[in-house]
Amino acid sequence: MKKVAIIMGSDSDLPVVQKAVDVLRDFGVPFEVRVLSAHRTPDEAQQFAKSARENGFGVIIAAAGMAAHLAGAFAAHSTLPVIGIPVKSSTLDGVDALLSTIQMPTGMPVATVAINGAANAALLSVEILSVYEKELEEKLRAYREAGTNKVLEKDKEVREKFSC
Ligand code: RP5
Repeated sequence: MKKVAIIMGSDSDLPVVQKAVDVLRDFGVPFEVRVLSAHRTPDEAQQFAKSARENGFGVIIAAAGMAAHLAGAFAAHSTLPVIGIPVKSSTLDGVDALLSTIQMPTGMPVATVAINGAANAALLSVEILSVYEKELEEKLRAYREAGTNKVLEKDKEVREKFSC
């Protein structure tokens, strides 16, 4: 199976990124976690992106806050799908990172999830890999079913609580 690269711009992003790690572990998807910065370690980030495909990665997740150029930098140097996580790490509450990550020019797509949306970034990467991995498709179906059952259970509880 292809690996998922989880890159964060700073180790201060780790509490957010941890949710992506948890999801990939639950799905049994192999991954590597790195701290690479578009601004502070641009050469290392570029090198990682350029060799990611030949190093067995299928998807790159890039999490960064503030003037978040990490996902865009990876998209510039790799034709692998890149998922951007805008991290809330400044006085602008993550809106700065959201706009920096999502507003990519034509030809350089970045699939941007919600601010701090690390779990969805991991789920999207599982969905991408599931195109060629049948077992992941089955796990995704089970995950969705569990989510549905949880809501139905809550609905039942609420209806019972407020029934006259
Ligand atoms: C970004 O700047 C990082 O992704 C982080 O969210 C933010 C602050 O980084 P630190 O100053 O905490 O290292 O590059």
